Amino acid sequence: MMSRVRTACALVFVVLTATMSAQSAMVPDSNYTFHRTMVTMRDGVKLNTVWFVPKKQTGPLPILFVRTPYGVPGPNFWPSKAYAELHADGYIFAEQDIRGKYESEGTFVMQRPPRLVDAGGKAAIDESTDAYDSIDWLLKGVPANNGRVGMMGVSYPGWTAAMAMLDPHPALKAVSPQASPSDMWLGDDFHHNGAFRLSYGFEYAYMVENAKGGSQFEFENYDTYDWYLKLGALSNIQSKYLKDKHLPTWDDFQQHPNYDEFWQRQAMKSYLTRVNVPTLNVGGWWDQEDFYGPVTIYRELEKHDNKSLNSMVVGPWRHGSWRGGAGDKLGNVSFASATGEYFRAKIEAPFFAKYLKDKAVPAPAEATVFESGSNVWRTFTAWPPKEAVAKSLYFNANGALTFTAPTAAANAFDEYVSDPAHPVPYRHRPIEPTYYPKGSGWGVWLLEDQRFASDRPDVLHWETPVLTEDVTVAGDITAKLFVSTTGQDADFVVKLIDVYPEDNKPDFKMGGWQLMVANDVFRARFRESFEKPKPLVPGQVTPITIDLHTQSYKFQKGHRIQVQVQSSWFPIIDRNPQTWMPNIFEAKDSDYQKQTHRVWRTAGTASRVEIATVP
Ligand code: PG9
Repeated sequence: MMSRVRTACALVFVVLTATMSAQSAMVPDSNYTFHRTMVTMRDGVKLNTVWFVPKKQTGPLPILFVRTPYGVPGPNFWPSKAYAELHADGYIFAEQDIRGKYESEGTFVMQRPPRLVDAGGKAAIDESTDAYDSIDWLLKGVPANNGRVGMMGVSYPGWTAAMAMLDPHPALKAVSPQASPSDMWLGDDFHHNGAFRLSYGFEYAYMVENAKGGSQFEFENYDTYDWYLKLGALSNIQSKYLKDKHLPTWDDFQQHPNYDEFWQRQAMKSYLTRVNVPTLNVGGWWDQEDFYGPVTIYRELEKHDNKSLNSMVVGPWRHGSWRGGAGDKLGNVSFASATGEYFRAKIEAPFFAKYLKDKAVPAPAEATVFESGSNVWRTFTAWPPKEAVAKSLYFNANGALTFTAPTAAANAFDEYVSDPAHPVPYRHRPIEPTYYPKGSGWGVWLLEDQRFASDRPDVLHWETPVLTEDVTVAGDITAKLFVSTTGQDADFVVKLIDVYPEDNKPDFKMGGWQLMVANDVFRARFRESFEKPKPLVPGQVTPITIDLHTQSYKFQKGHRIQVQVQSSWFPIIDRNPQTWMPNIFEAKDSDYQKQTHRVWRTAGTASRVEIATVP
């Protein structure tokens, strides 16, 4: 999500403006004047809206508009460094609190699904109508605009920007949804393939729904691994901590464990049936919150993009890190150039200038991706690239990972005991609260050295010899596992890893580092259907396909490629009881049982990771 600083600023702003219905002010030490008003939506609800106008405006300017649940900036907040490259071009910047958040009226609904028009007649509302009505007002209420509006935002504000495209106001001429979620059950913040993102889901729902202006859950432990483990069964959150309080989103998690109508109606896919507005989709390869979203939105829109208005940029970034700073480093990994600055100056600013100011610049390339490893930007005419060649990395005997398939006729497997009482931490402990104000490793956990996991007896790994030539991956990555278990359900986490050389140059400290390049979790009960889960049959070898998403990455000569498989990732993913019950939110502490899982590697059950390579 966007900076917590914004939240603090918004609180100050609330105090300043609580009694004012409209406000204008000079922004101290800035080139902008500040304005605020309540804008009335078609159903009468008023939304708190601010805008910043350049003091030296010489002619009509376009409006760049952000709609957020995290609190709009106050007069002291501008110019925001997040838009440094856009200030130079000249825009009026507007922001709005969405319904039910901070100073806006109405009720907040987490990812409010598009309206059922028949249900509400002309007054039916959703984020698309709120964007429409607000743009309509901005065009009339903000002097000297040029009649064009662009929308952008990261994550939730990226999603509100994407929703505005569904029924766009005619003045909406360019949209950049950045790290926008698209499906909260399949791949974004709250679940991945049905596995519940416990720590994120709980802490976020609490933060956004416990108070109108945002609040943090107060943990008793600094190391939340401990807290969640002591919590025991999921149902204890309600009974021990929330008690009589109901957070609507926590209730939804408990009541909708499967991919039912609730999640399907919220997911964007079925609404992305036309490209109405030039769209720049932005994502980060190491986005710890919403990577599935931007790539999926790009791909769905692409099916309907007969005017080449839809494009995609993915860089070496965590959630939203392209909005500020140089972007030459993330966690301990260096990328050799200022990738964030490059994106903002060379891709984003020209995109908005082209469609909002008629600047004579080319449209963004179809797909601009940063190839980490070689650390260069590459452009493609399609994503995934059509020229990519499919290859498989097979799991073999003695921990070998090979490009050739195993030949054993029978009885070839590796096994481990997965014990819910000792789950594998998803990152190094202590695991601070997700958005801990005094600092949290959350933002860069996907880049942490995976050696801490490969040493554990409940994590299997297979590794190639030292590569004698580069292996360049561009496109989709899929794990095809053949598994069996003594239990009736299990999670399988697969991680594709770049193992740096021991004598890594020039940065010796990175010697042997195990960097995750792709990963995801799959809850085996959903292997045949996301809507209708089904137990595993103990002892029966069962195929499971896991989408590890997409990447542009060069495994360099001298490195090794490794794959790790494990059955817990705690507490980002809740523990699988590994016994059968229809709804894990109703499991009792005693339902969580250790089980032995096998990963098979015979000729007929060749577990593998499929990659796509380019020269
Ligand atoms: N990842 C956050 C989020 C977006 C939408 C819904 C729920 C969470 C965010 O950063 O905004």
